[in-house]
Amino acid sequence: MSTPTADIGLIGLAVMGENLVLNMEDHGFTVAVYNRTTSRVDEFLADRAKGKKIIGCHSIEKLVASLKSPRKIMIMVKAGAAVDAVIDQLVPHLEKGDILIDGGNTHYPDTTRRTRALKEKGLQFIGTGVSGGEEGALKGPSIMPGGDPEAWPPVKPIFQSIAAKVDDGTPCCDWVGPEGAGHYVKMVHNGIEYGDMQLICEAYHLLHSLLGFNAEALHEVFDRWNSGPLDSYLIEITRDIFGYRDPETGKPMVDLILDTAGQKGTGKWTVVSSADLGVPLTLIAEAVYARCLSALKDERVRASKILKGPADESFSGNIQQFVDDVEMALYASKIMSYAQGFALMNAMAKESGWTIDNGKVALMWRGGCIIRSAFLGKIKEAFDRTPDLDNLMLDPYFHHEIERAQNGWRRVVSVAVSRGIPVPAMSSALAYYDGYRSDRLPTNLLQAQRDYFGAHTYERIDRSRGEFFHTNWTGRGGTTASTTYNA
Ligand code: NBP
Repeated sequence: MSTPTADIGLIGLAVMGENLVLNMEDHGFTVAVYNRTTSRVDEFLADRAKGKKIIGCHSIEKLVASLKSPRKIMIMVKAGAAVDAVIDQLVPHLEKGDILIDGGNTHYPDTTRRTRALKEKGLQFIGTGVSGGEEGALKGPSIMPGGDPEAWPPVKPIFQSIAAKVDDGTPCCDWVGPEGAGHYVKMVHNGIEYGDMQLICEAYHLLHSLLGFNAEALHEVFDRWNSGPLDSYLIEITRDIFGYRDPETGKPMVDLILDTAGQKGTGKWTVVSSADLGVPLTLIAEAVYARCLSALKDERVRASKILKGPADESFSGNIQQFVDDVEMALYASKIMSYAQGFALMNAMAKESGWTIDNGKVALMWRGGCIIRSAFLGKIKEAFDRTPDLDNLMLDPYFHHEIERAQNGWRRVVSVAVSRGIPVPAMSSALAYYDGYRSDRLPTNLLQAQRDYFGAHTYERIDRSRGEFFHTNWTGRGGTTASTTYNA
């Protein structure tokens, strides 16, 4: 058998796999590739991979034999059972110290399970988030690796060279943490992506339905917003979407698209994790539910003929002022969303014993990925100032920015409510802000209610924390209190 020459192997030649292979090859690495349907290997070799240092393999054995030791094999197949199937096929052919990398959108507990199981077999495992879609995979994605730390040094040079770079050349890829930490951070990234997209859609709804802005006017607004604090990939592509006309009808494409959204589950996973950890993630939750509500298209059409909104649905203010207010509402809500997302990662790190460096995460998201933005540079600076910041809102820069944006934000939410335009993300973000900044919430009453019907006990403002009381509210109940616990 000839001497192995490939630096890395990749299994799964679909959109992401093919583009990552070309990116690796472009950075000087020799890549061996395999796909379950082997005709795809041949097609790739005959087309985009032609003449490149890419070795096509028709079997797992051939792929493994092509790799230099320790072997590094990246799996880019559909997340879930397919990843386990590929790992099971690979394991009998591997040697101690070989490294497997799952780059799909895997649910983080699966990565924790695989890291542990492969460690027992003497193999090293990395579960990594890869964001940026097709173009990012080819030109520089954001890469968020976690898993077995011993696997990172041999993989690092490859990943950091193919990743996106920020202005000073720093790669948008660094070690996130053990077990499922990389996939957890990618999951939160996707949740934040849901939130950003929902906020943009709410801004569009207000400008389009309330002010009557057409696609051309919206294109101009988003172009302007892209040079302010909202400067980001998602604002940029939204601007371009408004500028795109259907070649068949000549109409703006956006006006022809049916208003029902799909989802693949990463947003939902983020919200489930927030509920498990008891961390408010209201904006992302609303973004997930907004997609669910949008999917009830037929029901909504029927309801629109029955259920009435406010008598006056028109706008009667200063249009330019309102457009500026919507920009501020989007901006302030976005700060809330990231504040919630980073608070969630703090809680998960504490719960699982992982160390997640928020500043590094902000830097990884700064370029290459779907939520990339100038704003993430500011978040990085905030965590550089205070690495253990409890909540982004408490950083002086962001606290000042919220103050600057809040009047416009409040005006937008009140106009939306009074005119019957749903803004679930913007309004829940505002409720979170007002809740977070309240030194006293009405939860004293809630505790009284719980104690009244279930003897769940309460603490008192005039006694030490941790001392629990029960009242016999009706004179009929006993004095026995329920166990105090936090579910
Ligand atoms: P897909 O998610 O569409 O998966 C297709 C690939 O999985 C093909 O190579 C297919 O082989 C292989 N595969 C399947 Br399906 N079942 C298999 C099995 N049991 N054994 C072996 N191979 C199997 O590809 P993708 O869109 O490139 O995404 C790859 C991963 O990256 C996914 O986890 C995805 O969520 C994630 N991701 C995608 C994007 C994106 O923009 N598309 C962005 C970021 C992350 P076949 O050719 O034989 O059917």
